[in-house]
Amino acid sequence: MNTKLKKLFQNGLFFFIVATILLWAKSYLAFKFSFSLNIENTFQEIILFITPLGSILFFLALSFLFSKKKRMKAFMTLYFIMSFVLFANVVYFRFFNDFITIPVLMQYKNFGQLGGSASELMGAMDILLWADFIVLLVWAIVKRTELTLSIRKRSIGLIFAAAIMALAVNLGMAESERPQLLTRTFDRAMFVKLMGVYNFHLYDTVMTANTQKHRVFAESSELSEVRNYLHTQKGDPGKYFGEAEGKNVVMISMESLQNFVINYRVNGEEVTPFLNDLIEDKNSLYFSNFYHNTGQGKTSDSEFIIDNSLYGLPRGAVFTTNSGNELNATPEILEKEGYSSAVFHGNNDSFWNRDVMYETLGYDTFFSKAQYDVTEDISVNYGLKDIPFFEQSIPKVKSLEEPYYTRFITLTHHYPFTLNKEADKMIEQTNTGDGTVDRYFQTARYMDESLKKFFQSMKDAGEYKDTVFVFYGDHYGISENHNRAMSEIMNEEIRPFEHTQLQRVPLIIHSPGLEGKKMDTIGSQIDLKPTILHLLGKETEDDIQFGTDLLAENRENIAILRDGSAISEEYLYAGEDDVCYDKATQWEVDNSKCEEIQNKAQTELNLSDKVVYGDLLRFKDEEEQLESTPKEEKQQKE
Ligand code: GP9
Ligand code: MN
Repeated sequence: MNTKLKKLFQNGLFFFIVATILLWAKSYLAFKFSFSLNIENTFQEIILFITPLGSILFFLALSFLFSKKKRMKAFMTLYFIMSFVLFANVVYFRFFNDFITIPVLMQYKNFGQLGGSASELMGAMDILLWADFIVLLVWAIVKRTELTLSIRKRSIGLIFAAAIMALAVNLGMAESERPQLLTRTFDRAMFVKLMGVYNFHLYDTVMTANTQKHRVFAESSELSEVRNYLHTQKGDPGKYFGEAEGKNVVMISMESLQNFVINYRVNGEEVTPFLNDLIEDKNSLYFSNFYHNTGQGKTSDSEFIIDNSLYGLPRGAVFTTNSGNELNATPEILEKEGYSSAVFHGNNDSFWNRDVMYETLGYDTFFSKAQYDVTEDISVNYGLKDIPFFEQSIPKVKSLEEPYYTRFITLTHHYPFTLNKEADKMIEQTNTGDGTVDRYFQTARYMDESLKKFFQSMKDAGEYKDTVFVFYGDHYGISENHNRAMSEIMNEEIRPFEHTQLQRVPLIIHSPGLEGKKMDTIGSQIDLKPTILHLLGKETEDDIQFGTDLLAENRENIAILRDGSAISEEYLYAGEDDVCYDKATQWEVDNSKCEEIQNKAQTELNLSDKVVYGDLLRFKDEEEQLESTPKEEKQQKE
């Protein structure tokens, strides 16, 4: 070997650069070929390519924090760890189509499923994932006397600077591709696609530590505090109690549907002809003052709120941050009454961590994208279009054991509200000039059509007679960024008052034989759990729940939104803007008028957050044991 080359192989900086390139190339290839990340455009392709660099530079450079003697060992250990993380994810992905998270590692029953076959899951090709490590190891051993990682301080500084720059560029590109990627944490696949697998683990660690911190400091006495508050709530079962006893439940989550579209017309044509007719049906209960309570967790928040009658969190999505909590959700409660349960949705199962959370909620089955025939032709935006989604769902419903509790999550009427086939565009767009608002009505019309078809198919399949249908809007679709266009649509200025009123979503409960009416009761998604359970004839007075039965006669007319807003019969408090309105005049009034509902909102949201952050429902068993001890002792004495 000529001396120049020899020198090169003894050069620490050269070693570092080669190692970085090897790990970078390996990571990129694994991201690209081992994970199905669904790259949608060239920009995402570029992100995927640069994404491993920042974290690799950063982690490998940590070895420079060690003394010169230990540096090479530290470096090789870090390199090994990163290779192992990648390798473990590749193997795990093959089986679960998902990435490893700390909560999943802790509930290692997941690995139980892998059984003794972990080795079978590894292919011959996986050896290649270690080839680079072996090369570097041999190099380091052969050259151990001459090769040290003692490089100039300035170079070390430059490496760290490059790492931080690469990370910043990556983050900037990822945020522009998917705003609020970090704050909302919706999808692991999306995160890995835009930030890489190493950053994902870092992020996951921080999130898990944060959740654990709250949990560790929580005490069982806090649950009594919650109970004391809940005792002041009224919502005795009303005359509808047991009206739907033993029936199946079909909940339909209507994506982004706000109540203002009900009976709205575009060029004389109804946007939701099916829902409008359904509302008029003698067997339908329609609630026109029903609000969503969701926060950043959007659809997943609505699911959490509805199944638990607890609020979502002020930041992030409970589905991702607290999926290990002890809960007492509707599927679990109904299981004891002989119900089976299932969720139907045409998107990836890991989106919103649903695959994990549904187990926590007690669902028996989750029919997600993988269980549907999904082709490009019948997809738009996030996944399967609503019409084929419902069509393909019918045989799946028929396969369920009755009675069942189910939720169908629609998807097509989702931001950016696009349709890719002329035939799907059943009405014209509005023409406010704001594309989002203008398209909104068209996708809403498409969804309405899918609901109509589904309803008819359920009748044809004989699944109608013994079923309660609950149609609800999951959250807003038009944010306040579109106030200008919305004021044109609504023919009024959008002040905080109107903005808050726009948070109303449709709620229709329909069942053959049910006495229908139009209700102006003020309520929100938090109230659905007791409402449904009471309809099914199940008492809920011992449940930790913040909602009250919407059909109860003595309930307080109130809705509390996640941003602290509160709406009663007389007043509306707009939380974000801190203004109070008199509902009758719609005029701004002194804040003191709203003090009572504002305080109630704060108390209730805080208590609910305590329950979720502290995982307080795990103390319920303790409570129950305390209650039952005297009885058992008595029995023993007898
Ligand atoms: C994704 C769908 C939409 O699977 O539920 O989620 P969103 O963005 O509305 O929360
Ligand atoms: Mn949604």
